[in-house]
Amino acid sequence: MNLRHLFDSSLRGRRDEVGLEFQGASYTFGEMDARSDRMAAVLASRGLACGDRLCIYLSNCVEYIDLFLACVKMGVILTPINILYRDREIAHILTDAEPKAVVSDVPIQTAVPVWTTLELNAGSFDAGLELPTLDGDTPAAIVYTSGTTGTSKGAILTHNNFLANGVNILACWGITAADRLLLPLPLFHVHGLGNGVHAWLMSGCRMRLLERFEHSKAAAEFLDFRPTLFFGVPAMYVRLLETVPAVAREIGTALRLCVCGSAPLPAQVLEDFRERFGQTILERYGMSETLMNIGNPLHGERRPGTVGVPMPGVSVKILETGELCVRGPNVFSGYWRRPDATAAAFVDGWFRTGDIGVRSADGYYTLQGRRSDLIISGGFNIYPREIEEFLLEQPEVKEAAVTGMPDAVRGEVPVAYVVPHDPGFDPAALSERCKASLASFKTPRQFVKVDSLPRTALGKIQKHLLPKP
Ligand code: MLC
Repeated sequence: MNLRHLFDSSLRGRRDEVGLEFQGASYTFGEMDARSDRMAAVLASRGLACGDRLCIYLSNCVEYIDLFLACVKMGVILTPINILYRDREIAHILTDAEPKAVVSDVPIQTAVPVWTTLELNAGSFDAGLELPTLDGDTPAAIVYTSGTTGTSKGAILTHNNFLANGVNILACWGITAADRLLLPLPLFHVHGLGNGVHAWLMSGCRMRLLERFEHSKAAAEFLDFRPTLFFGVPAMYVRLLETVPAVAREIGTALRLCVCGSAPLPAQVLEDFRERFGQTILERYGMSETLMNIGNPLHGERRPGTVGVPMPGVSVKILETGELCVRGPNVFSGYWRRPDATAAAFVDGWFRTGDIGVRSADGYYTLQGRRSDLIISGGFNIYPREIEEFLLEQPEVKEAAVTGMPDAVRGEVPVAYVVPHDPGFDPAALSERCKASLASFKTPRQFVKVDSLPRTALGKIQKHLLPKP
């Protein structure tokens, strides 16, 4: 089976029902099926075929879904690029993935053909497109994850990975056609794509997709759409706590389930949200490489501070170092063209998550930290090494170290410690260059000038000894 077989239960089985709402317009499942057939035919006319990569550099929009479905039908590998990425970050993905083309509505500096949604919508095509027969091991997407080595690696997710994950979340979270899903998550990450879009298409529920989460408008979207189901990152729940109490209660009466992941949810936020909205957030744990691994139960105890119990079919073990390893039909097949990185990511067939955790006697897992010094800001992963490498390329920087500092909304934000060549160093100028070259969430919020970096005898930087900013 491939993804199309399960999506067809909605695309064909619920043809005349409204499936999607976006920016005031609504679309039936039948319309989405026809739109994606047409998109597939346009892409095929432009030479795209099974196994090719198609990069997408777009904010959430209906065409994003048309493109995803067209790729699913054709066996083309969807390769999303974070819309917050700048030229240098985009260039890396385009070089690594070697796509046939990139779809973008803003100009990109690249030799790869850039197609806009406007031209694809208006594009001509040959009638009678023959779709290939795909099995479940066909790659469906390559999702780039920030790499410990500084450049990001592409995790290859197959139809089976998405199918296993989709079936699991439908079963575990009781998602049915009667649900109404409000989705503000970006479609370029697996939280929005693997959970949001798959939960919607596999259940046949109605989804309202937002271009992005805007906290000043969030409560109004909830009141207007009255979702039963919401998927978000902790930063979104923190923002929602700003909602006027009477409005929060009103929103809570329509809601059935709020799921949270991609970054640790502070137990206090869970408590405050329960008090204001009358909903106990269900926290779960996933990764780009594995989709969902562990989750709190729908009906059993949702234990604050824990990520719950392993999803169906997912095995979890803890190494002596405390690192969690997982195995199951959800786990990716490897990194794109990186056999070395793939080999390093697995031990005896178990995927090393890099997360340190413990299991309680009754099977609940609690995450305690990371093996690496990963920073998670608003649900976006940041590897300090990537920012440090950029800083070291700057003429005024002699040495640099980047760490995370606590932030009330985003969980953490990056801060840079810089040993400058010249005492007259200008942090503002350096910050401007970071903003121009790095995604906004990676730009250090502060630049702290230091005379030297604390190092071990072997020369390794001891980040825990850096002064607090
Ligand atoms: C954020 N920004 C965006 C944006 N999201 N810009 C364009 N499109 C988007 N979708 C930019 C803003 O311009 C701003 O830039 C900065 O990010 C913060 O925006 P904000 O309005 O102040 O938002 P804030 O209240 O801080 O909330 C940020 C957020 C965002 C929660 C909306 O962080 C977000 O969408 N996070 C989701 C990340 C995600 O989906 N992760 C899943 C990974 S998958 P500036 O320049 O002003 O700072 C994974 C596996 C798993 O981890 O388990 O799920």
